[in-house]
Amino acid sequence: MKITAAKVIVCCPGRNFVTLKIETDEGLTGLGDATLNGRELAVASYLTDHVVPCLIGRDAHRIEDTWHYLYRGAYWRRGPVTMSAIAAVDTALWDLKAKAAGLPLYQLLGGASRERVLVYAHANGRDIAQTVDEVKRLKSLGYRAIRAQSGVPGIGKVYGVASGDKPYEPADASLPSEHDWDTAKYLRHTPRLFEALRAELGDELHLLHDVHHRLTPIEAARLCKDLEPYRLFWMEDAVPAEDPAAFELIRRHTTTPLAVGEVFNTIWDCKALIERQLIDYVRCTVVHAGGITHLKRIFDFAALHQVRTGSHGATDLSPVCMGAALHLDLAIPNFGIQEHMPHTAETDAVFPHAYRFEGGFMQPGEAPGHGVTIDEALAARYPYRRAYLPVNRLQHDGSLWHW
Ligand code: CS2
Ligand code: MG
Repeated sequence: MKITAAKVIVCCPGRNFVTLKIETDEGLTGLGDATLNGRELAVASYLTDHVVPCLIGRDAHRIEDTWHYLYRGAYWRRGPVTMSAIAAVDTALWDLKAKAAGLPLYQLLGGASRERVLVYAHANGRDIAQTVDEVKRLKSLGYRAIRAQSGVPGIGKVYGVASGDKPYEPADASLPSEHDWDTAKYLRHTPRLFEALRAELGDELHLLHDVHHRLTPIEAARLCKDLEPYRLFWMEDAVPAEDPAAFELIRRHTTTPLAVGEVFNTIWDCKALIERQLIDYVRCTVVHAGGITHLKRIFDFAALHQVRTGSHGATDLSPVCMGAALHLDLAIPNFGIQEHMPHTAETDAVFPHAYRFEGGFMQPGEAPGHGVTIDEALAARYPYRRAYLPVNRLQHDGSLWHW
């Protein structure tokens, strides 16, 4: 099956997405997500200007060879732009291979290891009361695992908390908006949020929290210890992800499970964390970690060290990524949980898909391939709109902090 054409579709049905479409001489097409929130056009150009010319004429079935052709052949390896571009090609080729076999993708990944995929929802509120109400609402929809993020008294805009009634979207302006931060206020407030959640909802519901890279290791250790009575399912991105030694320090102080990895793009970013069991869940994704081929390698390595998966699934990862991720989630032995932020109706209309939500779980569906398509005519009606992720400054002196 020869690749005859490939094109990059950039669209903005409420938010930006970058999609690679590969066409073949057998009339089959494959799709891959290449969305990198806030830097979309860098990946679009990497694909259009540097990768697509090399794909024409290649055998679409040679997924592993193409992966290494693009990874080793680039010389400049790793990084979110390169690995998102490789991910898009890889995902589209797996989509094609499964379609050529007439099978849903999970059947090529070892078949189903489970009946359904456990997912977690995002609850957020401007204060504790509103967040508790939102957790209750999501629980009533069937979710068994819910991430809780609330506004913090004395801090203007906090990560993960939507403004007004709009769905939460971090890329909120055509130039980076400026958020403020105060660690002490956050550390005082967060245990109160989970104390209220456990008091209202009991012990059975899985509760998760995303620190979003903002603490130092000892601050993270302190927060994790403070939260031990509330038995979190995980504490995510407790510290910036670059230094495994930071996780070693946290590990020495607390039993709160740790999750990291949405910002990782190769196995080399997480190898030490996994083999030294410094984390409990690895959050790498199809779109940002080199596609299904490389992500399966990361997950198989994690399985050797009793680390489970918890893939990132925010709305800035397209339905193409979600579709592919669910097939992997269904098949791998060390699946943990899948993040599920439902896309808007606008986005779902551009990306018709076979996956579905059912009472706290998801199914990838039985369509051949990953089961996600794109309505190109509709996508064309939503042109790209530049949008940046915010920056974050410390309240007391205005210095730049982690967003
Ligand atoms: C967050 C993301 O979903 C999460 O866990 O960390 O919303 C993240 O902020 C965005 O994907 C960044 O684009
Ligand atoms: Mg996160």
